[in-house]
Amino acid sequence: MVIVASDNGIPQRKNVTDIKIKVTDINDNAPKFTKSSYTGSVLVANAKEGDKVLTVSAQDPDIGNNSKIIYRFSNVSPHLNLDGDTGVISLASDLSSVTENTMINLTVIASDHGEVPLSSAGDVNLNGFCSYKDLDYIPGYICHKYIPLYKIYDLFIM
Ligand SMILES: [Ca+2]
Ligand SMILES: [Ca+2]
Repeated sequence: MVIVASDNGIPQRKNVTDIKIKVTDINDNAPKFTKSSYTGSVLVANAKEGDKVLTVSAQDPDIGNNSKIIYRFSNVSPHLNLDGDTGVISLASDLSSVTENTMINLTVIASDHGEVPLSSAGDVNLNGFCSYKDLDYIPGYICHKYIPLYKIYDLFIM
């Protein structure tokens, strides 16, 4: 910002000075998730490690580090990875250990990089479906990605 000071003399004299204003932000906002809960689903039989499941996202109206967000799970899951910078949640395994329909509920914490960081929590629900649609009518069939379909039929035909 430039300030000009002048007098009313003749000739008019004036002086120019430069003022720097530093804007400082107080970290007075916690990150806020765009949704209160996020839900995704995977078909276990087709699951591959690294498959993207869903993306969580939070916003923070502060400035600079006070608005920079990092994501983490409140507790670790053997099935899911969370990218702390992007909020992308992906499969940590091919789910071969999952043998029946599974529901995973996790909490994601979003924290800013303020000197005193502020955080908030969001829920993530993942439904792992073992079923093939056309096999849904078979009660109690074994769900495992390494059992080919015809073997599942064999189990019930015998
Ligand atoms: Ca602020
Ligand atoms: Ca903040």
